[in-house]
Amino acid sequence: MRRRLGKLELSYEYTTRLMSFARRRQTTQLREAEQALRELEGLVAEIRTDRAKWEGVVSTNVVREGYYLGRDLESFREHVEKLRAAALEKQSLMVLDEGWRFRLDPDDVGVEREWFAPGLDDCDWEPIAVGRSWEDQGYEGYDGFAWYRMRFDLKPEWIDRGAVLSFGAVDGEAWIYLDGAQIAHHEGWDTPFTAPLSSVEPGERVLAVRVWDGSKQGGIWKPVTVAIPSE
Ligand SMILES: [Ca+2]
Repeated sequence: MRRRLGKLELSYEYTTRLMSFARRRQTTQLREAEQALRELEGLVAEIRTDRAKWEGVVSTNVVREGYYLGRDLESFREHVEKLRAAALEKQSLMVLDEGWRFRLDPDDVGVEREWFAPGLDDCDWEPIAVGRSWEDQGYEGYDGFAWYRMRFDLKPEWIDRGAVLSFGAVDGEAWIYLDGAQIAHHEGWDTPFTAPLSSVEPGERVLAVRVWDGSKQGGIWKPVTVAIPSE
């Protein structure tokens, strides 16, 4: 009897959490959507891992990839991704998409040789585009360290407005240097991140990015912008 009551309570909890998600699934507010996504991810993860608890309340089919809640989770993740991209776009002051140069670093000597240094002569480095993997640009099958460099004019009003460098995603780990100083480090091949500009003087600055990638595609595969952070 008590067990059945427990399951009934759990059914009620399940319905409540589902409705709470359903109310927000169409939202265009980024923060609300991110909150709803975290809650849905939590629910799906719980049902996937704690079978004993959810037995008799929801079937595993509900959270399988491509089915019911599993499918909702995937499409909602895409929705949140689009909202994130739109928020960045709206606040983007400049897209850093020109003048990038690239060099492979298979022996990991770049840090020791200071490939981040603003005065380094990089004219023999290869031109490359960001927003696409290096595999797509002639470096098929390369896994390991590689470096990107570019110059841009950092305007004083950007610093006054609290602008940051915004990276859509770097596959897989990135170290960001501006004018020779490391200003950020990020792990996670598909997540956006920012690097602060507050400690940097305006003027022409050299941006260098050391990337490590261990498998499949690699590099700065999403855009880099100067942007006003949303938080
Ligand atoms: Ca990769």
